[in-house]
Amino acid sequence: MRDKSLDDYKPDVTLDSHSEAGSAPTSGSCGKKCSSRPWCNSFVYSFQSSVCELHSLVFHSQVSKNASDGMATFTTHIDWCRREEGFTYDRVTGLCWKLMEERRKWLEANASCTAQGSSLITLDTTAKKDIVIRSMAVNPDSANTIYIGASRPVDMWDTAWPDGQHDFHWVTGQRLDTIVDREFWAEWEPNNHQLIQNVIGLRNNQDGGYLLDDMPGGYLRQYICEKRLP
Ligand SMILES: [Ca+2]
Repeated sequence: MRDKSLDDYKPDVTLDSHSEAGSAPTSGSCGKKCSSRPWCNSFVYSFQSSVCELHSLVFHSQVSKNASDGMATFTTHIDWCRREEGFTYDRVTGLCWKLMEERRKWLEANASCTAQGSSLITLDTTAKKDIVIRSMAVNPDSANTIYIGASRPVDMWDTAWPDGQHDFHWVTGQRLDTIVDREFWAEWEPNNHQLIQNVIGLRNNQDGGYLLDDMPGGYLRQYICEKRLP
């Protein structure tokens, strides 16, 4: 039997071999059915009976409480990451992000994200870098450089940093280790060219896709906002 607490939540739609014209749903087709319905936030699939349940409810726990009966709960879209506002949700990492097509200076870009309940994106894990960089690469209209949420301390922007020196922090406060994930940086970066490169962006290297680069914050550039779980 299913977990009693899960049983309290009736699905909005139940799909089985009868409703699917004799073809039993798979976990994959169940997920696709959910993704294609704007109201569907979670799906529950039984690997034993091949029944697919679509829920408008959000299950923040993505794993079934009772795996022994073959039921698994999946969340496909959760309400703090709103697709209708243009955000994209990655179920694996929980990343909720949006590429802003308009161009702003870095400080104004971050303020614009804040006004939408988000901030400039922090690519502070390899998984997040992978998702964002690969997504940018498959979109041919992506701009050449895009601001993300890392900078030198803002009160130090007028200070001429010695060439090559860096003290980058993510907008969430953590110091950015430029040694870790070296493969995500463009060659020779960060280089603090002309001693005014106070922020970090994604730069399209054409051959190598998008890579990290330090750059001036005063250019007008597209930017990426990230919404974090409240
Ligand atoms: Ca640079």
